[in-house]
Amino acid sequence: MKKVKVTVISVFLLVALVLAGCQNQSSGSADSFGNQVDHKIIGIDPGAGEMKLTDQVVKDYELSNWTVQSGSEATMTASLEKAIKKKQPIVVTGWTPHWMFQKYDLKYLKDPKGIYGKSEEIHTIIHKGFDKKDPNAVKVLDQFSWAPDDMSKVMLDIQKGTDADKAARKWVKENQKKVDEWTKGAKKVSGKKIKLGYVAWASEIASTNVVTAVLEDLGYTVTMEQLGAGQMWAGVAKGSDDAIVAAWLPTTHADYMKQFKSQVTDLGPNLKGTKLGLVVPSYVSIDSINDLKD
Ligand code: PBE
Repeated sequence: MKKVKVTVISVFLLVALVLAGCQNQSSGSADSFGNQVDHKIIGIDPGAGEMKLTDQVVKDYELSNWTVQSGSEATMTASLEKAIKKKQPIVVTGWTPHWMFQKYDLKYLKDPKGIYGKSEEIHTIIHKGFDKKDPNAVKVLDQFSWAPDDMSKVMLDIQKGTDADKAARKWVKENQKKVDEWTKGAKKVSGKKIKLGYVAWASEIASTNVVTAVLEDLGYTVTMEQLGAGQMWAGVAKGSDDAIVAAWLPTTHADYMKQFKSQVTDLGPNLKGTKLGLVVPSYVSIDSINDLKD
């Protein structure tokens, strides 16, 4: 009788051990990077092109037990700050130019499959026909072009607490030569209205405020309309907004561009050399998206 009991207990233990072993195998070793971060990628707003690309990353790199947590740029940077303070592992959707690379020591995970695309550009897009309606404003929008370093300066200022409008005006004042190139050949107007759509991403807050300041100096009355990414594209397509300086192409906003192509005119890049991808603090040991697999 006693022997039977012992055997039953042993079999039970064995089954339990095997089950525990299986579980370990399906979600990786206890200290795998995935387990350390709960198999969560900290994302941003659901309409962002980067979120779509990150879903593609999960598929193509076979990260089936991972989830991409949506939120906003603010919740993402807050999570990042919290993790860095405690020197904990974390993986977020990030992009450049962004002040977070100036504030923290970070690295991009290698993307050997190239899902996030190569170096990108930010384009200026107008509602189709706006060039006929206001060629003077379109001249300025078309000539608007700056570098990642310029944008970073404005972004960092805003991040440190300066009002977006003030930070933009300060940059304009300190970079009058560049601004003169943008306004070359444009005439002063008196209170003419123009509406710019944008998303509240740090990069877009910086660029849209700078363009707004320049247009206001020419005499325009500018309305900045803050929207979600999909709304911003729909807005410039249907003409409820005249222009955007926030189209990330050719990869990030490829779907939006495809959808609204016939209703907009692309004035080309206003900034070259952006990048996006999965970002981790430099102190974590993984280097590639491939390393996210347990
Ligand atoms: N971003 C910043 C945007 C474009 C600008 C990378 C968050 C996006 O993913 O759509």
